Amino acid sequence: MPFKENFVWGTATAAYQIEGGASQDGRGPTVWDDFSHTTGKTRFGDHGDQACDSYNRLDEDLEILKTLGVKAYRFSICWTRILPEGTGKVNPLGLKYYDRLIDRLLASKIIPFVTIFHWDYPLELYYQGGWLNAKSPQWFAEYVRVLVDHFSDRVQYWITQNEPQCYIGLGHELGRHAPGLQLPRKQVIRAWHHNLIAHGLSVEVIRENAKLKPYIGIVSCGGSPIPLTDRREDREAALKAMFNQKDGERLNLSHGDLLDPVVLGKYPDRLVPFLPAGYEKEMAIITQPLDYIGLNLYSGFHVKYDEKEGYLREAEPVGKEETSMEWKVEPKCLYWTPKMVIDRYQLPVYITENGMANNDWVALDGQVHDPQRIDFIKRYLKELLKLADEGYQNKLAGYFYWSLLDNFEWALGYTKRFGLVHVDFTTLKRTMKDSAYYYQKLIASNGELLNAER
Ligand code: GBH
Repeated sequence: MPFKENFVWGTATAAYQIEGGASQDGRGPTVWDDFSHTTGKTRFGDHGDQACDSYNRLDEDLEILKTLGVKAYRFSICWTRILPEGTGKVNPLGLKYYDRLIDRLLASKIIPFVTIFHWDYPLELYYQGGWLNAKSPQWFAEYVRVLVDHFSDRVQYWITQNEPQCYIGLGHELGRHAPGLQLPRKQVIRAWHHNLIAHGLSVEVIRENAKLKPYIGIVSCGGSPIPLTDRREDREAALKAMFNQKDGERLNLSHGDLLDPVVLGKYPDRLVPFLPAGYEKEMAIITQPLDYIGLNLYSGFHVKYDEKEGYLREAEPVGKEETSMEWKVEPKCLYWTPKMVIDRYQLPVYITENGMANNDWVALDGQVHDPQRIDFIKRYLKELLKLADEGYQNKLAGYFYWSLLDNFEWALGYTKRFGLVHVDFTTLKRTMKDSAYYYQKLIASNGELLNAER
């Protein structure tokens, strides 16, 4: 079976990674501005002051979206453009930027998918403890209220948070991302819990105040275990690795750690000892009806049954292919992870991010040839199509390629190029890569092209 008729083909970005204009029009500072300007935190000291300058090149980027023929564009709103200090005073120029973006998308019949928080946390609120502060869910709800009051006459698709696993795990446990903290586990889980309360409160705020019917979800990330063989034991082992993972030295926050409390109303056992006292009272806020789950999927690993351990991770074959992020090429993550997530949570799934960084450059002929990315898209989407074919067609709602543009890849700076469109970060010139033309054809065929060719 092909993808369903109204399958949403899109592409995704995030504010801090593309906008630039860091001090334009009253935007307040975020933890990422601070972190990326701290010596030694990002590769080559790269930062998002200018990034792709999409703040000033909106029209050009919209033209590219139109050329691609996407049905939807997933972007994030920078909290401190709207509320420069995180709470309190609203900045009308910030609202105006996103008004222009949203209005022009709609005029081109492109559905806006708004990510409310994609890691650019207000610096002022961080100084007040950030997600460790028990008031942080209210701060988030206040921000969301402003967005809903202003944009919900036009926006219907809301994503409350992008990958809390990464924002909390990389930012608060490992210190590799902003705000750069390495907290003890109890504090990490406290931040995690507040983050989930913020999600729940914001869902209520959206449902109660939206002018147009809202469709609300959250975007999850984590490891993608793939059963080593088709044997039942290995399939069960992979499920265990996904949802009942063993506790390790690192928290390794998983899909289950987020989606179990948010959708099923129950924290995984391994997190319970670290939760703040009285956390049970907040479960009713955390667990809200959702319309879909967003999954960001890039890679995976194989898992097999083990009598003693329950499951074991299989070592990678020597020379296993990887992208320039050094992430293994593992197309089957687009089959197994959505399958497991749909089976467990019974909600529609959007692949809200999938893509690869590649060592692309503009060739002498002025074009960007990226056959690896084309092959990557084909291989991964064929796996998703296989899942559609096995009775999941109606639960597979859409796919967003990450990313529209080469952009600021967080701590790794500008050399990790994920875009369908090449960006020269000196001249800011955009060049559609070969993969962009391929994706355009793929969209036009609603994925049928995947069957036609090898
Ligand atoms: C995303 O994070 C971000 O949302 C986005 O801003 C960023 O630019 C993009 O990815 C590219 O980095 O399947 O077990 O092998 C992705 C974070 C990285 C977390 C891959 C899960 C999978 C490990 N994810 N990781 S596994």
